[in-house]
Amino acid sequence: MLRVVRKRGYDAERGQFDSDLRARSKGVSEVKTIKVLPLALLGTAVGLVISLVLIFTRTLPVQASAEAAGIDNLYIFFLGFSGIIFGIVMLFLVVAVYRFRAHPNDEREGDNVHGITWLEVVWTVIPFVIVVLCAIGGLMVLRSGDVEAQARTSGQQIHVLGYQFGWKYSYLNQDIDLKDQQTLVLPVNEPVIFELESSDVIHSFWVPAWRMQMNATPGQVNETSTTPTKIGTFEIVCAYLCGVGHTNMNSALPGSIIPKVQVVSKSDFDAWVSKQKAEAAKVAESSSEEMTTGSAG
Ligand SMILES: [Cu+2]
Repeated sequence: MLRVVRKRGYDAERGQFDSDLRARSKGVSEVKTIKVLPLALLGTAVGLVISLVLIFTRTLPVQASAEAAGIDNLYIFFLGFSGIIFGIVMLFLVVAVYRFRAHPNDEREGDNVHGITWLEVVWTVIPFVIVVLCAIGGLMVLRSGDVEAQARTSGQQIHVLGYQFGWKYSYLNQDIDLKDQQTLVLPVNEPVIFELESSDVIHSFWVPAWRMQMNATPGQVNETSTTPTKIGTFEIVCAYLCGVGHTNMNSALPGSIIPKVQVVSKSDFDAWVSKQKAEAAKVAESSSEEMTTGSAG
């Protein structure tokens, strides 16, 4: 039970509350209480309803990577927890503001209450346990060491260069350099490691369907990994405001010049790789021919 005592010192002649302590102590004490347990239970119920509405009306993108389901579950767990805490805190706040409100003419300061040890222990231990639980959950879901190792030995290693305003990809294990704004093509069910860099400002490479996002920072290489599990085309979004052309770096928006990422079958990918290599060879050949005729003429 939460109990608040207000010493009354109402001066009927002046029609106001007296701030003088002696006057107050002569007055009648007014005790107001609220019941903690029923309120906490009601807050839990309200919060749970809020969480469930958010969870079931959420519009998450399609799950197109091996990591997506785990990350979504973590998100739902966090959302449920936050909703319950939100419900409890808001209900206590609203009830306390109403129940312990002052008389319209009462301009005195509230009583200075301090030193309730058990309450301080409770409100320190509960958040500590919640944060530790969240950290353990996050660590279990988000650690990606195995995927990175697999991508290095038997998957694709992609260098991504972010710039104002677009992305440029190189396949480190295939010796393929794509042109600016050329579509990133990847094989399904093969781990991929991305090495991200930027040539100007901080960008953020985000493929919502893979639940994967990593900063592209000038002067350093950031790594992240994923395993695409669905064939199709998926949005690429730059998740940092990176300049006037920032919206152009969102392939979901109409008029964007950024191509979506394309996930294809292994055989289609192999065919695409040979085509890229043949084209690169042809370009190299014609440029060396040009050089020869140029020097002859
Ligand atoms: Cu950007």
